[in-house]
This record gives sequence, structure tokens and C-alpha cells, in this order.
Amino acid sequence: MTRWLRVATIALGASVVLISAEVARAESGRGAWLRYAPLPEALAARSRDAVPPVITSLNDDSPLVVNARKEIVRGIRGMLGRILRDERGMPTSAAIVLCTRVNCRADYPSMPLDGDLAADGYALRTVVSGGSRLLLVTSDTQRGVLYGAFALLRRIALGQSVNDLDEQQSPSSPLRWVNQWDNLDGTIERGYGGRSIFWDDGRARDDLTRVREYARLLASLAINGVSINNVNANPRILSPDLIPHVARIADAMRPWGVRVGLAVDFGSPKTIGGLDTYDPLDARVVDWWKERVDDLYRAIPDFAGIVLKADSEGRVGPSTYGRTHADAANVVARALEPHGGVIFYRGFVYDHHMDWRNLKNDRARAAYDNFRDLDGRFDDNVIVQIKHGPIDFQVREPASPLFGALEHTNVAIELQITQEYMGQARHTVFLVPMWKEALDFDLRVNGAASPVKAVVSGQTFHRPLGGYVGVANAGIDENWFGNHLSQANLYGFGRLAWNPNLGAREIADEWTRLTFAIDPLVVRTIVDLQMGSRRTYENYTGPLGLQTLTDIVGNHYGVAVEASERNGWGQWHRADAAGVGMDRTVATGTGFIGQYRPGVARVYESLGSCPDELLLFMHHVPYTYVLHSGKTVIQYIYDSHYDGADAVAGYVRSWTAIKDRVDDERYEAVLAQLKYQAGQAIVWRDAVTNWFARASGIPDEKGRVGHHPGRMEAESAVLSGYVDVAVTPWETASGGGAIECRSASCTATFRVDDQPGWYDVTIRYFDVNTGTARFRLLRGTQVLDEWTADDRVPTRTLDGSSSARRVVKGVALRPGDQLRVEGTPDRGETAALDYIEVTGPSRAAARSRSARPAPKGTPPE
Ligand code: GCW
Repeated sequence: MTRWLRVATIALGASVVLISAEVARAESGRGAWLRYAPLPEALAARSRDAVPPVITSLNDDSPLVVNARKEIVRGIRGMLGRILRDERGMPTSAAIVLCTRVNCRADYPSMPLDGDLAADGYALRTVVSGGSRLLLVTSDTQRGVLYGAFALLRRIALGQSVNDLDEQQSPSSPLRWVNQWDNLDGTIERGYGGRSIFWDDGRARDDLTRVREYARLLASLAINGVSINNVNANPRILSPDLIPHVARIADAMRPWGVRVGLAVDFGSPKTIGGLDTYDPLDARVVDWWKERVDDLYRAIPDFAGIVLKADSEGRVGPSTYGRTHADAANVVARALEPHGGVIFYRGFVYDHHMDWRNLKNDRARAAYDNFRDLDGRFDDNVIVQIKHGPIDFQVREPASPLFGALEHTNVAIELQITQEYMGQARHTVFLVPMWKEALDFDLRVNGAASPVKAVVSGQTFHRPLGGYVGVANAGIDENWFGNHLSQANLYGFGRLAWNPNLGAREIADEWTRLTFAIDPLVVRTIVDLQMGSRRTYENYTGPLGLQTLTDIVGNHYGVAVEASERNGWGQWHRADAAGVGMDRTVATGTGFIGQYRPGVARVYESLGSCPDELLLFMHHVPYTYVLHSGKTVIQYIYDSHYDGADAVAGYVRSWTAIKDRVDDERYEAVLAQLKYQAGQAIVWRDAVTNWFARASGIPDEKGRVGHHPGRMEAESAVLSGYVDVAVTPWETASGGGAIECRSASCTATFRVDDQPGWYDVTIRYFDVNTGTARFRLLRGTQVLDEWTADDRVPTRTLDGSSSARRVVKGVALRPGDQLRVEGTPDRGETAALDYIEVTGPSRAAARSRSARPAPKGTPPE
């Protein structure tokens, strides 16, 4: 159902045109950026004139070209309200013509089809032939024709002209894959958009509709490979009974040009193969891999390849037999090679039992230390898949030095689309600006400009293969990721893999127009929000290269400043009473900086030139150390957390300004998400700043940290039934503790002594994932609000992850009022409370009155 909402004026090129925008009432997000919503009438009219009424393909009824044709018909119908004539063969009038160059030339020998197109590249051209205007979509491959079709539709959707087309594009890299960390039981490791679209209960789902839809989304981004199971692989994936299931999934994706690959377990020859070894140099193991891979290709002739995580985080690997990663990669590579398959061997290899007491130990060194000396020993169909930073998808890392070190080895960059350490889709964080930093990172190979993007495309070291792998983890939820705005990350990944020179803002702008609306206010609001979101997240989670200060031994979501310390996982920040940061210098630290080429190492090694944003990643400094910005480290930590939390509050305000300009369903969903994020940002802010205030003993020079006007701790309320409880880690609860209800129902009563006025009452409570506790807020006997704690955050304990808030706005209060919170526990959820806060204009007014300078002549107190 749709409705006409308004008439807006927007600038189109030089001219200002009156347009009317149609806003759908409800959209689930399932169509993502391929929803083909009707264009504003003025734009539609212009495109209608330029789009010929016929679509045809030449000498080609392959599923890919058929899908390309159908997609264009669907898109034009949705956006322009025109149903093209779908024909075959030589057009007799103006037409859109789809063909590979070979097929095109067969019918049009004189057609201007020259130009260099890399594999999967495409050209869009307007030509006149036999008096008819033809809009040609060509490529050397059918996949490229499909990509050209999507590119044509994108142009139309963005309101760009399709009049005199002469566009030619080739992908930056041949390999553009996503990895899904889906388990065979249907769960997804680090997936936030619901269960697997591929697997359920140990087998492929019966209904693969969503798999086909996903393949279409991936094709629209020119992604050509997907591995469909967790890199922490269940060995069963290679058992004969599973192959037909993999084949069914491959069949579903093939018509969209997406080839299927698998992640495997290196111990498989032993665990499922019945051998007594998985030594990669044992002839029986060599044969075993060959036979298994041959079987796969019998069922799936275009099987794309294998992803392997070995000797990492408890996975077995070649080290069991004293063999190298090259031995391991090559045994699988040689089985794949005759079929044209590839193996992505993950560079994410590190020891998670490192001795934290040894200040020279450093996880950041691991990828380089493990792979550097193997350079040149990998077969040509091996690609070492390197996470973009040296640790693990933290909010701020430098690019991995390994990119600059492998000159004779194919490499791919692994980017994490799923927001594991980036708010798990409960926070909006647009990752493209961060990925751009990694891709543009200049490795200074031989002292010359050598950005990471040129290494992964194979250009810098003249490698035949290379590319992009995005850990996507899309799920079966209607909006794929659990947050509408998180879809922009998959979109951005695909666009960058195609062309890493696109700007982050340009990508955000495109995505917003395609996904939400072309309305300038909507575009500006969403693009600004997305573009600032990563810096904002960094500000309230872990600035200055501290990394995401989250619970790294648990769910990787909520705040837990010390979770990284005193354990073997190696995500240390080494904050103590005297200072903070990892000394990774060559001079006095772990030597990590020495893994970079001299031109980069010099910049990081010296405090004088190390950029502030990576300072604590590279150096250990006292809290009073003065940054280039002129602030001390400690004051920056305080300020950035307040800035970050304020920015999210601003997102909520700016989002409300586009109500009625986007559909209600997504409007409400994003609003709820942003409000939640605003609350979480305050939890992070308070936890991190309190922790550092205690550690450093240095107060916030602006007096905010530890002082919260209007906040009343639950522990100091008049309690009936509720009992005090300590919260761990202490910084995740205000005052270090909370109250919980261990009987049928409890109350906490707060006395308000503010002057009469209107106030907002914020209740900070805990919402764990066991039950559905109920809450009521009363003033005297009047119920002001009631709600349930029914969220499914990944924790069953009271901590930063489960901290939630309810804001009740516009409450009239008088001195002596009693605010009562009533909690009713449910199945292990104890209706726990942290504090209430009474804030708002009346309090601000009272504050500014008391802050006014005393009138002249008044004696000082
Ligand atoms: O960061 C870690 C994640 C693991 C993941 C691992 C990896 C699939 O917490 O869930 O395992 O990275 O990339 O292999």
C-alpha cells in the first residue's frame, strides 16, 4: 500500500524540478537496495523517455542472462511503471540489448565493442543501428552481462541519465567473496540477523527462497563467491551425505553468478576420513583430499573453492606434524587445481595462550610472524586471507603489516561486515570509512606509494589472484542483519570490492537513495548519520587505539574495560595506575612496528609522529601525556566518551526529523534501535570514564565524570523486597552495584525534591535473556508507565550488555513526590535496577539560576 505524501523541490543537475515522492507505508527491508520503489514523477518521466520499450538478448538463454533480462523488466516496472516487451533475438526497433561480446558480434559485426574489459567487467553503450536506438549491455562473460544489468538499474534508481550511455567498468580484483559463519545446526557464529538461510538441523533448508534472494543481492554487488559454512568448520561438511545439500544450495545461487565454496576442518582426513593422520605430507592424506574434492566437483562442477582456518583458536592444523601453513594450504590447493578451484588460507593464526606477564609478547605480531617466511611457498591457487588489521576487527587498528610483506603470495583482505566488535547491529556503525582507511593505507613498499588496495588487487607485486572477502553473516530476519542501517555495510563491501576508489560518502549516498528515498532531507540525514557513526562508536567504546573495550572473553558486545587483561588472548591495553597503551615500538616494546616497511615504521615508532588515533595501539604513555590535539590522554578519554554519547542522542533527534519521509515500519524500527544505542552509549561512557578516573586518580577537568545531576542510585532508594547486589565488572553499574528482586514482586521508592516542573525520568534497569520481567513506574498511586524486559541481549548476567533504559518524558513533579519502580521477576530475570535519573528543562533552568554570578555587592559566602 502506498500514499502520496508531499511535493518536494530538489535540484537535478542545473535545473530545479518539482518532484513528488511516494512513500510506502511499510517496508520490511527484505528488498534492501533492490526494492525498485517508484521514482519521483519528474525523474521517472525523464527516464521513461530514455528507456526503450523492448528488451532482448542475443544468442543467449543462459540462466544468468535470463535473470538479467527479468531483473531489468522488474526494475523498470517498479521504478518507472512501465512493462517492457520481453523479446529474443535481433531487435527491430529501439531496444535494450543484452549480450556477451562474442554473441553480439555474431549479429552485429560492426558494433563498436572494443575496449579492455577484465573478467566480469561490463559496458553500457547507446548505439544506433539500422535506424534504431539500442541500449547495449555487454561483457565478455554472462556474469558481466548480469552485472551490467544491475548497473543500468542503479543508474536509473539514482536518477542518473541513461540517454547517451558510454560506460565501461571492470572489477578491481578477480575474487570478491563473502564468508558466512553458518553452522550446520542453523545458528550463525557472530550473526545478528537471525538463523541461517542455508542450514537447519544439520542439512540444507528445504525452502531455499532466501538463498536465491541473497544470491540476487550479492550479484547486484558483483560478488562472485560465497562460502556457506563457519570457518570453525564442522568436519561433517565434507561427508558424502552432505554433498547433495551443498549442491542444492549451489544450484540456487548459480543463476546469479555466485559460486559456492566451503570452509573445511583440517583434521577431516582423520575425523571423518577414517585415516589415523591428517599430516599434509602423508600420501594417504593427499589422496583423501583429492578424492573428496573430486566428489565435490562431480556434484558441483563450478564449485568455487575452500576456506581453511588452521592452527588458530583451537582448530587443528599442520603444526601437529611440524608442517608449515604452506604444506597445509598446498595439499588442498593441489586437489582443487585440476578443477580450477582456489583455497583461501586464513592468515588469522595466533596463540591464544600467550603469557600476559611478558611485555614483549604481542598478538599483533602473529600474522606476520607466522607467514612472512613462507612467502613464495604457496601454490598459485592459494590466497592468504588477511584480516584488515593485525588484531581482530577492532574499532581502530592500523592495516596489517603482512600486506606489505608477501611479495610472492596471493593475498585477499578480510573485512568483517557483521558487526561483531562494532555493536552487533544493535548499534549503527557504518564500516566503509574504516575499510577505506585500511585500503588506502600506504605500505611504502620500496619507499613508493603502495596502498593495501593495490596489493590485494595483485597490482603491487604482480600477482595473478587477489581480492576481497567479507564476513557477512546475513540471516533469515526480514532485514537480513537485524538492523536496517547495517545493510549499508554489505552494500559498501561489495561496492569497494568492485572499486576501492569509490568514496565512503558516495557509497553511503547511493545506498541511502536506493534503500530509503531520494528525498534530499532523508539522504542528508542518513548519510550524515552513517558517515559519523564509526567515529562516534570509537569515541564511546575505545578511542586513541585502545581497541573496543568490550568483554573479549565473552560476548564481545558490552563494555568491560579489563576483560582484555591478564589472560592469554592478547588484546591487551595495559592500563594501570601510571599509564595506558601497548608499547609496540622496536626500541623498547614488542617490536611490532618493525614489521612495517621503514617509511611506515618511522611514523609509528616516534611519539612525535604517531597519529593520536593510534597512539595507545603503538605506545604506552602516562595519562598526562599531551596529544597533538593539545589535550592530555586522560582528558581525551573523558571528552571523547561524552562526545560519543552526545552524538548518538543527536542521531535520535535527526532521525525523528524524517518521520513521514520514510515508511513507518522502517522508521519505527530504526528509531527504536537508535534510542537503544543512545542508552548503551551512556552505559559505555559512564563505565569507561569511571574506570579510567579510578585507575588514573585524575579527575575530569570538566567535572562530569562521576557526577550525574538528578541520578539516584537504586541502592539508596527505600526498598521493599529488592536487595543489593554487586555487579561485575563494577564499572557497568552506576555506583558499582544494583538491586534485584528475589521474590514475587518488589518496589524501590525514590523521593524527589526538585522544584515543581516538568521532568524526564530515566530508569536504568537490566534486561537479561532468560525471562521477561515486568516493570511499572508510579508517582504516588498513579501509574506513569509500564514495560517488559523482553530483549534478547547475549547475556544472562547483570552487566554492560544487559543494561537497558526506559525514558518517561514530561512528568510533572513537585518537591516531596515519591517515584516508585515496581519490578516483577520472571524465569531468572530479577527485574534488576541500577538507578533512576530525573532530568529535563526544569532541572537545567534551576542549574543555570544557581550558576548565575552573584549580584554586585553580595558578600562572598
Ligand atoms: O574474532 C574471532 C571471532 C570468532 C571467529 C574468529 C575468526 C569464526 O570472535 O568467532 O571465529 O575471530 O575469525 O576465525
